[in-house]
Amino acid sequence: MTFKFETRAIHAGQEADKETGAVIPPIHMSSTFKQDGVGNHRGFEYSRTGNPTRNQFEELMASLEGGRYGLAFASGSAATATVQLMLNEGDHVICGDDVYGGTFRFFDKVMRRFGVDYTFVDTTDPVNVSNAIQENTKLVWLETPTNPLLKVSDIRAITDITSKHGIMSLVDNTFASPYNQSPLDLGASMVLHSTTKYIGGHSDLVGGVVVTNDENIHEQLRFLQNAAGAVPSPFDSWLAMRGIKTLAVRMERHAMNASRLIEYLLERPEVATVYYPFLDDHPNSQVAKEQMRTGGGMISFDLKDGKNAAYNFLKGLELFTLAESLGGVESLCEYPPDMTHGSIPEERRAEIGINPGLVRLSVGIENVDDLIADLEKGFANL
Ligand code: P1T
Repeated sequence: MTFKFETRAIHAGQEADKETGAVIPPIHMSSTFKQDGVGNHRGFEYSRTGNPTRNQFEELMASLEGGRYGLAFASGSAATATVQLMLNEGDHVICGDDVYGGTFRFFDKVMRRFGVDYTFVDTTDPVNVSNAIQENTKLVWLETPTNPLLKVSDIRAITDITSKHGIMSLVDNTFASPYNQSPLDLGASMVLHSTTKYIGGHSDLVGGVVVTNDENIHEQLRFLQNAAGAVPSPFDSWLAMRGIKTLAVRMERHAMNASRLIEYLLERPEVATVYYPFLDDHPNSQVAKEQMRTGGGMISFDLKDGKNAAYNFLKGLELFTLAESLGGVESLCEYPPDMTHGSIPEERRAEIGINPGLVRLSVGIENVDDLIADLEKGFANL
């Protein structure tokens, strides 16, 4: 489709149902499909292998990321794991040092057992990626902006390096969403989402997706999607499509609300540092502004008085719900050191700057004055 993003979000992959004219395509809950003769089917055999509703969702995600091929998975983690199945014993991966705790855990605790080696580097400086390349490096794994410190890496600079060396690159675009950032246009060979987050947008599904322009990568991943079988249900695929229709307007409001909350947080004497990609004193704000449309809806900040202050602050909040996850219409808050990033050893957290006073906010699309009033309650509880 040549339409612009907002239009594709509503229409790509979702024509009216051919049989009934239903404007919203029906959900194909069938696990299997009738064959007219052995091997003579109408494009679908078995829903792990392919399902019409999942196909629509995959086509939609490919369209939003400007890619040719989309593949959907049962969770962001399932998408991450399936990509790793492309690797062999003895292969090497370079990964950003600040990534979702579960991603780090899977690489460090699971994949290493199968003889795949990982080097974690600060990818905000592309030179660190260059320096970490080995003969057996097969993949560079980037998260930008990162979870939870909102670090930003220069996608174009890094994919220039990887393509020169014939190394695959993947950008986990979960925090930005395809509205804000298009990694494939910047040279990435794959883009991944936890669709649990902004894509679904309503905290009512768990899912993942990988989009690529590379036919060879797609064929490998499609084989593995079927062989490993971590696919989403037709219902979750449909829910994600329903959520995506409002992605563009949601993302605008998330960013508007976030920038108001940042203004407020910067004035608070209890706050040591605010992390947000578009803040002028963010070390990579220039790159962020070049490769992202808005700074997004995620904010992290350090409270000067550490863990106790963070616990008390979170306890004082009423509208911000204390919960893992992000990207929904409702505002969430969490404490990364003991929640989303608890699987990262304490010394490592200290090294990369996940401090004891760190609080992460997923700014929802509620009225921003109510959100600020809620933060006041948090500070009043310190
Ligand atoms: O939760 P799941 O759908 O399996 O997605 C994993 C994942 C992958 N990539 C990023 C950047 C993520 O943030 C996540 C999941 N993150 C959370 C649950 C969280 O609260 O940070």
